[in-house]
Amino acid sequence: MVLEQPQLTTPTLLHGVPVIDLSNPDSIPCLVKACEDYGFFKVVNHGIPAHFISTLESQAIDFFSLPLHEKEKAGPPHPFGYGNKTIGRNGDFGWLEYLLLTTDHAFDYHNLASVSAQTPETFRRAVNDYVCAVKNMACQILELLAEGLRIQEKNVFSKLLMDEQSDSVFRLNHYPPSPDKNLIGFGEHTDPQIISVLRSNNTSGLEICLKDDSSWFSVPPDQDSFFINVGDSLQVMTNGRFKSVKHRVLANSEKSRVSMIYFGGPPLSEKIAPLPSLLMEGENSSLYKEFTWFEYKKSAYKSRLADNRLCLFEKI
Ligand code: GA4
Repeated sequence: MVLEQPQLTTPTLLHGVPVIDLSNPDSIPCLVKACEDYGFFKVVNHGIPAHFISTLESQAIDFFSLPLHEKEKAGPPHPFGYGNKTIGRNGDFGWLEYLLLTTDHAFDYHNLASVSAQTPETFRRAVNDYVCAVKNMACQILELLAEGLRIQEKNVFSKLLMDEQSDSVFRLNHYPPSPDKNLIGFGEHTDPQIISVLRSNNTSGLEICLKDDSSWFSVPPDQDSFFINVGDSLQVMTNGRFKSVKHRVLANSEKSRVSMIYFGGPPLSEKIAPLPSLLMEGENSSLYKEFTWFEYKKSAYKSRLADNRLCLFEKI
């Protein structure tokens, strides 16, 4: 007789953070619970080759080590390129410098000719290898989530990232050691897209806002794992069942923090609305008005970082 193990529906918490083992076929209920309770979790046993991460990280460090006037040749960051301390276009500042890149082929890596010893082509390849791998992992997670929500169309979320027209973004952040412990590296915000995949070196700083909306929790860094954020669009598609997590980064007074984040977004023309199968039958229980990703993005880019961007689209 084979005794069946009861399925674990509460994610394991390590230092307060839900941890999902991607190699465990029984992780689906924990994944769903982590998205409902935190909108955030850490992924281990992800299978992403370590050399994709180390190659890109060392190229990013080479780039950020260049003199400012060289890096500025790759700016400004609107819509893509090098940015220093300013975030967005509406007066937000942070203690960081960064490279904002598109994940499609439209980005001209020759703007980054200053990437020290590397040729633009080597840098492009490092970004591509890394982004391809994390995008596949993000899709695997989204498919498990669709299964966990008992949605028939397993690729209902992942197809949006896989679409050739997917409007996804990639950012490399460098937070230099700060003179003041209380400086904000990247101010509090939620991510507008569907899902974000973050990896950082071993420097602390990332904080997530817990359910009660008022306490911040410091996420211990782990350079071998990935951290996943639910974005605003996934909150809408699940009719608020999954939470788009508010997060921020505090400056570190001792060490540099380097992070790389893939933001998986839908095509611009995609209509975003709660999935019919997640609405209560016979009732109009949708919490959100339908919008296109283009409309959402346009209004997001007019907002300040800390604004609640979804309230414009909530049904009253
Ligand atoms: C937050 C998530 C991503 O980093 C980002 C950010 C974007 C930017 O840095 O240009 C935004 C911010 C982010 C949300 C509101 C607007 C746009 C800065 C800002 C004030 C690249 C994204 O897609 O939205």
